[in-house]
Amino acid sequence: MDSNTLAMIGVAVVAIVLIALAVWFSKSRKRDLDKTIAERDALREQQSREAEEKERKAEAEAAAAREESAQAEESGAGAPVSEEPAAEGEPGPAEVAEPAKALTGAEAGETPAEPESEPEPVAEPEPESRPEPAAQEPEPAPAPKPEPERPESVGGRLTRLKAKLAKSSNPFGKALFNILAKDNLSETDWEDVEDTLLLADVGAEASEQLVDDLRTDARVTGKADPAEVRAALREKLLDQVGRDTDRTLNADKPGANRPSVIIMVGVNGTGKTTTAGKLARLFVADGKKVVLGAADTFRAAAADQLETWGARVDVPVVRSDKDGADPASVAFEASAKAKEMGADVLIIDTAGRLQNKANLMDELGKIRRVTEKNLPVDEVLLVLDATTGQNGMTQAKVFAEAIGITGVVLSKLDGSAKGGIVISVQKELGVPVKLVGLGEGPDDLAPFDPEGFVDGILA
Ligand SMILES: Nc1nc2c(ncn2[C@@H]2O[C@H](COP(=O)(O)OP(=O)(O)OP(=O)(O)O)[C@@H](O)[C@H]2O)c(=O)[nH]1
Ligand SMILES: [Mg+2]
Repeated sequence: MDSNTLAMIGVAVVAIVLIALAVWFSKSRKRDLDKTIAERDALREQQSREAEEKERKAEAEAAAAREESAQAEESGAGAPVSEEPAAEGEPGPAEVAEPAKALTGAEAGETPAEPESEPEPVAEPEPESRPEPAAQEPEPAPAPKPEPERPESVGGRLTRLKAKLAKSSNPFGKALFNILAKDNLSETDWEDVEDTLLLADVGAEASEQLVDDLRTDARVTGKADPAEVRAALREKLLDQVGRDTDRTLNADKPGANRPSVIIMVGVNGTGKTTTAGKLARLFVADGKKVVLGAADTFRAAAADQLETWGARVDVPVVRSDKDGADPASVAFEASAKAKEMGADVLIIDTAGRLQNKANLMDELGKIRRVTEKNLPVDEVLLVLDATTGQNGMTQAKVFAEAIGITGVVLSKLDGSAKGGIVISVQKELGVPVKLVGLGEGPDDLAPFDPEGFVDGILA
């Protein structure tokens, strides 16, 4: 063999050895790998077996616990009572929440489409969203209910308001007292009496007639004794005021319509809304069911003002949500509501308006006509501010023509010595003064009492 052959054999041997080594190495690696995998799988299996066992154990323990509690419930019903509501407390609010939603849904669902589409979404958000509002709702709900005030009874307020009127300073009465305190009345004194009556807004015609009558009486009796003149003046004033005039509100008359409708009218700021609120209290004190209609849509604050009055005595107020809505449509809705509720009285407040604004005066006629589609209007009360004196007369005439007036409320008599307008307004319009406003207090409204009024003037 030559050297080349030997070298080739050597290389081949080395290559074979190397291949053999490589094969062995790879096989031993594979074995190790398989072993590791097998070990890992075994470990996993063991872990899962342990987990299963744990679960089984837990289940068994839970089952045992359930059995135990069931046995405890069966054996002792008294003890767990305090726990039961706690356990049932959670589903409780959910149950309460559902009917609450159903109620509001029913209330809100005025259109037929809504109730059908509601049930599905209602079921989904139940668990989380409902218990919360249910827990919050009961808190505000009871707050407004215990509030309704008890308005003063008619008898009680009459005594109080008479005393109030007597206390108020009355320059008219004082002037008369000074004149009539004289022994013999001169021509000038008689003129002063007439002037005083004029200043008290008794009106020119009525004042002249009163003084003429008194002078005639004095001439007939041959003397002008101040005490007698005073007594005679009282009688004559009572005649002028109308001692026997029927001043009952139409709503209070036997056989009155049910609901009986009252519309409040007058120029700006005379006290219409305040009187509507006070009047509602007067009826509530009398046990009547009242509804207020806010037909002053000129500004939202007017309806808010009326709502405040209503809320104090739990009287519902029908109003429009938007400013400038048609007041006649509010009157229509209010009369429909009062009818539907079976109310005893509906009081409709209107916006103040100047008697020389023809379109606004026409609006009053419309309010009346539209209301009458539902209910007859029994009363239109003109609210006159006693402090405006004879100017009120011009107003009264125009209002009477526009809507018809069945009675007058003389407001703010507490701040005026000019109550004499009672005489002229009744004479001119042929309608009685039915109520007087004697302050800003909620119950400072009283039926007009001629004797109290005349005594107040002469005090
Ligand atoms: N002193 C006194 N104030 C009164 C009387 N009646 C009403 N007022 C006051 O007069 C003001 C006007 O009263 P409102 O009831 O708002 O008058 P209104 O006629 O509704 O006014 P408008 O709606 O704006 O035309 C308020 O400050 C009342 O408190 C009263 O008899 N005596
Ligand atoms: Mg008003």
